[in-house]
Amino acid sequence: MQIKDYQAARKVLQSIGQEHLLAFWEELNEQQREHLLEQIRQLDIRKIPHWVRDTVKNQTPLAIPTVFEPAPSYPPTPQTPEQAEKYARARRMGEKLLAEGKVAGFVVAGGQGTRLGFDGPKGNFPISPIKKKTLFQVFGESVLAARKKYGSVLPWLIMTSPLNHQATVETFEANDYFGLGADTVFIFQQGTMPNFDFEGRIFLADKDTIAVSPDGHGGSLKALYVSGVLDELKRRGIEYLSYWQVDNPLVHLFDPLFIGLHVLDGAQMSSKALIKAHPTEKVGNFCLVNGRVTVIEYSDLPDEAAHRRRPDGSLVFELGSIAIHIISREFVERLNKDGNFALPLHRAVKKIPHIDLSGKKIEPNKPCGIKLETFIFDALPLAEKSVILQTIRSEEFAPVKNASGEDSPEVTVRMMIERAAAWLEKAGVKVPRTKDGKVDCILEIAPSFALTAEDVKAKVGQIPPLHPGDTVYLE
Ligand code: UD2
Repeated sequence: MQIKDYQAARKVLQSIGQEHLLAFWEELNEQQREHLLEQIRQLDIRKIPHWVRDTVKNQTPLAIPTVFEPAPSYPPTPQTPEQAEKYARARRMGEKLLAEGKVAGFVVAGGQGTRLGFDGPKGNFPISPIKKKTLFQVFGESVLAARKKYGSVLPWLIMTSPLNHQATVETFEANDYFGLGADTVFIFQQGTMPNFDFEGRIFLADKDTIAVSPDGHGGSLKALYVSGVLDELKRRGIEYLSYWQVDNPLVHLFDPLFIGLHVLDGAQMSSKALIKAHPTEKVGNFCLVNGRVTVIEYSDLPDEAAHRRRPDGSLVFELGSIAIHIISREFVERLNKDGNFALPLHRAVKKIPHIDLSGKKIEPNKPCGIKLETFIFDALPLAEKSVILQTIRSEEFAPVKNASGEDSPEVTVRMMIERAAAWLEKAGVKVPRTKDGKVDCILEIAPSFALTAEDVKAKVGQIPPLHPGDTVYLE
């Protein structure tokens, strides 16, 4: 939007009831004024009144579909000879695409990580059981190992937000891009959305600064395009993005089976799913709405549906979303080239630091306003075809979200050790266990040693005998 000066900004802001953003203009120096004007130019003036009416002031803004059924999925392992044949074909297809370097890894890491209470990008959180490698290091080493395994350059994309971009770039520079080469790692920022009070007025974070927050992981679809990364991927012949969240160190970054099923079925966006641990586990639910795969958040799924069971006792809506996707590059291009592309907005009531009308800084101790976010899984219904592949929790999902209790580092570390033990046992290695079956040693498998249980089998001769209480790092 062309906003040259104070007068123009005032006129535009008045038209949408947000002129209070200029309340401290007289107190600002030239530089601060330009800073504020620049942020006003970034606001989506046309859309703000709609956001205020439909989402900020509307407490039940998103219509939950009334008719929905469980979404179909592929089981973790094939159940019939036909399926076994298809899985084998899919795996070969995925391996071929990886060997041809047609896949990029994509981690979304723009969130604030407030629940964990860790200062800095969550990717810098130390998580591995023995070496205390950070999440970024675990992923970086995994990308490197996958490049070696498939003999190709698989680029790695990292989406940050203004909250952690600089710190993330510094981490990668300080670690020499984890040996991947700076020209094959793309760190780019997602967009932001202004924060509102309950009446729909945008907060000022300071006299010259509008309060904004990252626009949610759904913002990644736009950020890929706006940043130019998508074009660059096209130039490099990348066809598929393997998407994951920064909090899950167990993720299989490049899963040939998953990639292959996505391609064989002609899907545009696909997902991995888990059988939920209990009816109301805090993950999205895969459903089918008008024939399209749709995720209904746990908070939105009616209680009756969440608890509904089949005759065999299993949950009808049993598939939980763990935010692992394959996304076709062309799908992201298509969405962005359609001028009307916008994912639905979700509203979150939050504590938002701001200044009040007298300019006093307020650090609220209770929620005082609304943040708006978009979610990546809301793009699923925009895909004509969408594959869901079930995975096993102990093999692939141990997110670090909370400082203690469920989804805490303690649980994640334990699951990393347990997965390492399971891989070793599958390869025939004897792992010491206590009487009640717990792993009785500390194990860490470096990505350079193995990315899967099958990789371990090939290296079984290199594994020393394990004794109770041992600390064993395999690299
Ligand atoms: C998400 C999913 C949930 C389940 C779970 C699995 C939502 C609403 N729910 O829950 O269904 O799949 O993950 O772990 O997504 N991020 C950004 N930019 C943002 C916001 C988030 O990059 O503006 C990243 C963040 O860095 C993290 C990921 O998105 O990697 C997940 O964010 P979250 O922790 O807010 O998601 P959560 O735990 O509510």
